[in-house]
Amino acid sequence: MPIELPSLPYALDALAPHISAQTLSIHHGKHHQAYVTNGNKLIDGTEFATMALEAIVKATAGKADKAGIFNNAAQVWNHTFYWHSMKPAGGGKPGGAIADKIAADFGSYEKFVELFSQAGATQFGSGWAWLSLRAGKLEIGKTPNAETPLTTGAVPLLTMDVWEHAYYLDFQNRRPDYIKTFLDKLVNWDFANANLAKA
Ligand code: MN3
Repeated sequence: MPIELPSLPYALDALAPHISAQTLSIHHGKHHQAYVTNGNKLIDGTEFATMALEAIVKATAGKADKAGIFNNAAQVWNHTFYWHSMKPAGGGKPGGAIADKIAADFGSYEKFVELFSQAGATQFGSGWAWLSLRAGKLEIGKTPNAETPLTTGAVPLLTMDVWEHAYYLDFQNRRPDYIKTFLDKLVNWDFANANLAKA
C-alpha cells in the first residue's frame, strides 16, 4: 500500500493521564487508520499511486475534483506530524533555537501561549492549530478540516489537533483545558527545534 500508517512514537499509555490510552488507541488505530485506508482506495489506479505522501498532499491541494484524495492524504500527514508534536513529560517552556525565535518573533513565551491557545480555541468546528515558519518568521495559524500550512509555502514546526475526537473522551467539551494540557504537559519542543533546524 502506497500510504502507510506509521507507528506511534511512544506507547499507547505514554501520554496518560493527560491523553488516555483509549483516546490514542481510537485516534491512531481507527481515525488515522481510516484516512490511510480511504486514501489508498482513492489513489488506486491514479497518477498519485506512486507518489510520496507529501507530494500527494501538495499536488491535490485546492483542487475541487481531488478533494477526497487531499482530505485523506493531508489527514494522514497531519496526524503523523501531530503524534511527533507531543511527547511523554513534554510541555512547558522551550529551550534551544525555538526559544530564542519565539522571544524574537512574539515577544515572549507567554505571548506565544496566548496566541497559540487562541488559534486552537477559535478554530470553529474541526481543524488544527499550527506553529510554522514562513519567510523566516514564526507564524501561528489555524486550519479547518484537513487543511495544512504545508501547501501554502510555510514550514510546519508543531501542530495540535482540535478535532473533537482528539480530546472528547478525556476532556469532553472542554477544548480550552485540552489546549492548556497540550502546552503545559505534552508539547514536544525537541521536534519543533528539529523542524526549525531543517527549515
Ligand atoms: Mn485527529
